[in-house]
Amino acid sequence: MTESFTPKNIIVTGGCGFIGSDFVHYVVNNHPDVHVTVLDALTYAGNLENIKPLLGDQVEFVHGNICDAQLLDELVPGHDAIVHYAAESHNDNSIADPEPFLKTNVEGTFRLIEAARKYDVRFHHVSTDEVYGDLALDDPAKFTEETPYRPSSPYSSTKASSDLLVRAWFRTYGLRMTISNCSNNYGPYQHVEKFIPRQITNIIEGIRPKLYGDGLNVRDWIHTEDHSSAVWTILTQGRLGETYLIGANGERNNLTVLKDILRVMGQPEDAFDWVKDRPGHDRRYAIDSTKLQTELGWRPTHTNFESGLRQTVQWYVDNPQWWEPAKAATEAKYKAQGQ
Ligand code: NAD
Ligand code: TDX
Repeated sequence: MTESFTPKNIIVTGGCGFIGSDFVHYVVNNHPDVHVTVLDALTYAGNLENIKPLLGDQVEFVHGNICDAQLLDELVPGHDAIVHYAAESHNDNSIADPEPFLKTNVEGTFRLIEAARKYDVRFHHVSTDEVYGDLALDDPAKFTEETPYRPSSPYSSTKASSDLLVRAWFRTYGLRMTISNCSNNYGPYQHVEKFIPRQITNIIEGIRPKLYGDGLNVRDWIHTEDHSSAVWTILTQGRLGETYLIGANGERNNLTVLKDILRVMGQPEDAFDWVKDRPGHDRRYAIDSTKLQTELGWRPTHTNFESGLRQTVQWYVDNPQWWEPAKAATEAKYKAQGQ
């Protein structure tokens, strides 16, 4: 039996980032009666441009930090749900400097669930499949909601920590919560530090793409718009206290994805550099989303990776003003790391 929840006035943390801003667009496009307050600190990864055209009666922006308990005391009352996307999200950054990950991902989530408990607000926690560690390439298994936690990186261990806090707040305090763990997202508005946009923008700028290790690590790609529809489905129909895995059967190794990008952009398929591997690099992620599909009836709509990739490439070609300001510093950071 699923329960139905009709939100009217939600807070979206991290709503100026890649995935959070897509969710804000999703709500505006599909649920014009729902008011959205975006709470975002505008770190290097946040960009107000992502939601600027939406600001007005339906969408309000608050510039602030999720670790700021006093701000949460002012902001949370009167809202009926918090959808929590804000995080430090990049594995390579977490290896170079873990501290901001502890602060935002662990303490920030703690502050939010304390506020949600105090003001009796429903809480949806957006998390990642990386909390489950990795799978071998020849293992037929996929992650399910029952897979034990085994995070590998500073990033994924802070996300795992935040998931456990949310679960404990359900059991101990009865926090009205749900959790989703999603696989790798792709699509427009993703920061140029991440694999797919880094390679696309490298090619546009005449820099050779960079592939880590042997290139055979597998990621399970899902279009951001499918992630957003899944989060809405779980927020409104999910059972309290439950975890749902989100994925769209998009397993591909990095070498294959890079060759797809090179082909779509008219480059020879060997026009890239092999670079130093990521320490502790997870080998393979794969999601079994049966629970979400059978219990809540969710289905992905972007089931053709190549056409999603073409749309994504075109977006970066058309929007250099969006990504160029971050590109040089991002590449300088990678170069210093030998990547
Ligand atoms: P992102 O790095 O693009 O955006 C993060 C956003 O959070 C930015 O707007 C940033 O300004 C904001 N933020 C960071 N610290 C903050 C703080 N202390 N207070 C307020 N705002 C803060 O991240 P993303 O890729 O959009 O990921 C969003 C969420 O989805 C994260 O929780 C991530 O763990 C999860 N997730 C991401 C993926 C993926 O493939 N990118 C997959 C599964 C789950
Ligand atoms: O230049 C690169 N070359 C390369 O081979 C970069 C940036 C990455 N890679 C590899 C590493 C990974 O195997 O590509 C794969 C994808 O890398 P990222 O885009 O950094 O993603 P990943 O580490 O898999 O994590 C992502 O998915 C899960 C998000 O960044 C996380 O926030 C999410 O939780």
